[in-house]
Amino acid sequence: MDDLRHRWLAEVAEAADEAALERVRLAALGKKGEIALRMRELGAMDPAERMRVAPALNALRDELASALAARRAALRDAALEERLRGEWLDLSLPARPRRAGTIHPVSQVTEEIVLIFAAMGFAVAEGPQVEDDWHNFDALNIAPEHPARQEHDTFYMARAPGDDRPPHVLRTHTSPVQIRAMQERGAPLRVIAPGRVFRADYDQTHSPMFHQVEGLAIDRDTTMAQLKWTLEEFLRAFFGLDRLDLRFRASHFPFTEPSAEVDVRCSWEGGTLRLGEGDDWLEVLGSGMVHPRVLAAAGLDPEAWQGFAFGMGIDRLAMLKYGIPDLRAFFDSDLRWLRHYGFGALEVPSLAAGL
Ligand code: 2NL
Repeated sequence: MDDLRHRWLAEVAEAADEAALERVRLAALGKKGEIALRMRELGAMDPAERMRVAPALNALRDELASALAARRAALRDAALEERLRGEWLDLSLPARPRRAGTIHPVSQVTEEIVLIFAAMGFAVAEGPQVEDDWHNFDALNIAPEHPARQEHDTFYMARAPGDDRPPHVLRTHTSPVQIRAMQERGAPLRVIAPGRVFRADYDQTHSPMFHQVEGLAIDRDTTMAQLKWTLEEFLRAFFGLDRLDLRFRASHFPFTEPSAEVDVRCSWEGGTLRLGEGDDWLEVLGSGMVHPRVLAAAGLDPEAWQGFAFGMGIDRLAMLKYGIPDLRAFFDSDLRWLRHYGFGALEVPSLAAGL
């Protein structure tokens, strides 16, 4: 009995995992296990011997059962400990590198502009960057002999040899987006069209690809006074200035009549630009009342509808607002420049927080 006890207690103690322990349990206490075998031998014993052996066997069975349970609990604890050690995390470590990437100033400023006009009821319109010459020029009352249409200002797409239809162009402004908006949505209409535009021009202050936002408001009785209010409201919100004097200077565009360029009061004192004060003027945008021929081209009756429109350069507005000196560096993809002038992904512009 002692030998039996020592042997099985040793087996239990040496079982390395739960599977091994289960094999020990079956071999000792299972239906065909050694203890059951010994129980069956009781029948062949004489009563005196049976009285001696039976209680001892029962006690051994109970002792083995509790040794098995204790060993199983110990193995489970050890397995859990092991898993916890492997899955350990240091929650005090920083989650990410401080700034993996940045939002380009053009994207940030576009977002700011969209927000201001959205609050005034303008929807954002988008359109193709490769345009047909009708949407880019003809519909805007830009005559075929107009200098803007000449080979050296506009990027023309290639046509297949023998195809003598007029070539497509890389859009030279986002006005064609607004022509399409008038055709598709009709009037009344309030849209802005931000996006990439292209002109064959490259020097200190020009990039062949740059960004423009145009705006268009059409209703039965839209006026130049509404244009003035809208632009004043926009420029004050954009530059964050309560007082910002504007000067509307008569100008000329083929697609508006009358036309006005808009300057903001500024000073250059000490070589730094300050908006809203001083005796100098800085041109920031062009605008006007939509030319009746443009309305008609886009399918609107110029006797029934009138509108105002304006256009400005997003890159230039970004330079003015954030003090960025060189336009060409905008599109160099220089990581040091992007880290310096870029915005954090969480610096989301909002009217409530101020722009
Ligand atoms: C500028 C001047 C301007 C417009 C753009 C426009 C669009 C339609 C009809 C009439 Cl569909 N006008 N756009 C009007 C006046 C000026 O842009 O200096 N842009 C940088």
